Amino acid sequence: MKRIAVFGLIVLALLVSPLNVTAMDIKLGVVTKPGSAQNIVADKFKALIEARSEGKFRVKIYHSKSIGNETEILQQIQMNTIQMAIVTLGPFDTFDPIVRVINYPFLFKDNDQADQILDGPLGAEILKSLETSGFKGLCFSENGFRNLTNSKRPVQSPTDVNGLKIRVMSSALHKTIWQSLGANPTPMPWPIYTELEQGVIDGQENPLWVMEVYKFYEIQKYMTLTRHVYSAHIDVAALAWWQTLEDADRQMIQTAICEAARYQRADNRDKNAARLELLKSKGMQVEEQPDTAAFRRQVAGLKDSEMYRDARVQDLLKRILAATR
Ligand code: EAX
Repeated sequence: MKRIAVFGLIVLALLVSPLNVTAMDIKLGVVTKPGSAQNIVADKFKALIEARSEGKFRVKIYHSKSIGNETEILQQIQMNTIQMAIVTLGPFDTFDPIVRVINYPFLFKDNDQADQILDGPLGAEILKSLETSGFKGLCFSENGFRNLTNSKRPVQSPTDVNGLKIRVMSSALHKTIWQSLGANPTPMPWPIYTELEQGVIDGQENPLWVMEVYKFYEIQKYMTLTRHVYSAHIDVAALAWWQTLEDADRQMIQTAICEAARYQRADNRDKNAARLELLKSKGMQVEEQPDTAAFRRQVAGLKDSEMYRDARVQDLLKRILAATR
């Protein structure tokens, strides 16, 4: 009798799951809202993987801080309560300081150089390193080159930065960069519109798309094209989850996310010229030729600072500097 019942259950199970394939949900977190750089990667990945896996994978995107800020998203990846995320590299440095080499100020001279390094062996080495802290680094997409905005005054050289209250990402490196530039930096998780509006902070720094999508032109009069840091996203998965997947599925996911990343980087870059015009038309006063040499001099000591002291980080920084100079 018992045996018959068990047999019946098995038959039932086979009947309700045609081809014995059950859809697998991938929970994917981004802190930003629809239309943002991170969301463009996420949406593209979802479309690609759902089509290619013929329904085996279903991606549920959690956005707009619905599952917490970027640090909290990364903690959830470590615990495998969510499986994937597109996260700005800034807050990642608490989890693995190796990522700081990418945010070294004025490291990349342009987009091509960023792609060449991040899509090459040095980028792969950084992604691999994340496994030590429970992450499977899959690819780099981008926020883009970061620019300073503020509500107080035009900024042309580091002297103008002096004493400005600047919001920075939750990252010791970013705080140190702005201290070196003479600002008064406050680490704060995303989003920050209210703090800017209320004057808790005078300014912030982010790529052009942010000023448009988050409407910072309403509350920040001055922008300087400092391009001080190339801000990558790391497209990441929970290592614990990754290890349970079959090789073919890993391959499919890896290919789709890297394709989404390349698509998003191109899309972001294509739109930048129009964005700059839009921000000006909305009334932002833009300094297009800051004294970059002076900004660089001011942060030159960083490579010998605490931020890069760890032997592994120092070694990689040296190699990445050699490859970009
Ligand atoms: O993508 O926190 C930040 O400044 C990030 O650049 C933000 O997630 C916007």
